[in-house]
Amino acid sequence: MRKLNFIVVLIGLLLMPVLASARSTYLSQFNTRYNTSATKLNTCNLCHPNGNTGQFTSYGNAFRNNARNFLTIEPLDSDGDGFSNLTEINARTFPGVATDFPVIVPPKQLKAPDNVRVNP
Ligand SMILES: [Ca+2]
Repeated sequence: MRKLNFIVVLIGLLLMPVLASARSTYLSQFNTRYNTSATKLNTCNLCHPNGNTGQFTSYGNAFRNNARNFLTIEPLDSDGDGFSNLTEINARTFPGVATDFPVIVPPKQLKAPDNVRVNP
């Protein structure tokens, strides 16, 4: 039994670089397409919750279920937070994390200079 466990672990270790390489290829493609290599989106967390490569975020699932085509999933709101994936990517928020979304800043109200009187 120990020998079998050893073999399973050994095979897993041998395959790990191949799997990691495939995943990092997708992340590299993402970064190239959206110019995100210097942003917080340059992480496995983009498609994997907490970097757990055995699981997928809603964005990761959308990517997988749409032939790994970034353009196809841009208009989707994968995490259901009210913003499209493309809007989130452009705002540098995670398109697969509903608690991370673009912040809308209301325009500042103009204030009249002190020497100007404003009629109500
Ligand atoms: Ca989000």
